[in-house]
Amino acid sequence: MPVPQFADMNWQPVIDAISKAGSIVLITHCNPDGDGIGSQMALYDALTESGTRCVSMHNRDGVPRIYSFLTHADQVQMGEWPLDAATPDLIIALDCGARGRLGMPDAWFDGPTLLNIDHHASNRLFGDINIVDARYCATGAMIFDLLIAMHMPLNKDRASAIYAAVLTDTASFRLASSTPAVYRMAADLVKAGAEPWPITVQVYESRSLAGMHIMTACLDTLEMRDNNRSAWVYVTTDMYTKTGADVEDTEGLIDYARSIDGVEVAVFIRCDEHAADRWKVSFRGKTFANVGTLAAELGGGGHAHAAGCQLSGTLDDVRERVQAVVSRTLFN
Ligand SMILES: [Mn+2]
Repeated sequence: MPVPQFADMNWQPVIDAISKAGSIVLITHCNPDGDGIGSQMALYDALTESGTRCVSMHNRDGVPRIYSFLTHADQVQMGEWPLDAATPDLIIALDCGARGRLGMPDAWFDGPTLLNIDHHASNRLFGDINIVDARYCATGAMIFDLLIAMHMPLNKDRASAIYAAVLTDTASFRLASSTPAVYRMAADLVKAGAEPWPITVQVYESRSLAGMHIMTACLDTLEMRDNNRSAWVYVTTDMYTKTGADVEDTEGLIDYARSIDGVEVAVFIRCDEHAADRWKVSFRGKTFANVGTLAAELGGGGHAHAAGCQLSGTLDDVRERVQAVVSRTLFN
């Protein structure tokens, strides 16, 4: 029998909210990642098992290509919630630190109960019910525990989705969050049918050729600062146009910047595909630097090793503002 990550969790409020709801919408954050999508797919599979509930999935942005192999990925509705659509009884937000990051109109949240399940320390506790715990390596691991609490066994689909969530949020079981309990969970997931190599191939070994080209263009922008303790790369609209790549193809590029010997903080700045002069800034920390705090200072959030924020202005303005906080983080 699978053992929960944290036996002291109280999942009863979640179980009660779910059993009371006739209609449920599962949602994750804008530009979803493996944890958001994996958590969503696993929970959707479990909640639709009985077939008696009306459960749907709705995200502002589409499922990234590398996660489209997960069962039910094709059932996610996209875009802003249509306000003429029926209001659900319950909205379950997964892996999302702030309500605004869901990318939905405020009015949508007026009627339904909002349940917030997340593992970001920076979570703003925006739900009517908040199950937020930063001890978890991934929201997918919270779903793992929730399924145990609900007495719902793992199957291949649920195990694969949770595996993808945990694999990506632990940087392939390499981050400090990869505790013995996380490896035990991975064993349970594999036992239940998750296949490590096929999932790895989908997630990490399926780069498009355009993606390869934007990678070389991006790495060409590499700049070392702070006495080689910080490494900076960026992607501009122009680079998207030239290579034919899209935002999904930039996934993981920041890790190359961090991988340089001696680099403590990696910074990746990319233009927002929806708005000119708006930039998404990602941070990765290597050892002591807490980039979650760093990002929070710039109005964003995240974890100690991975975080981000959004800023407006010219690329140079943005770099200068970020630089001040990065230097302070490194040398204070
Ligand atoms: Mn996560």
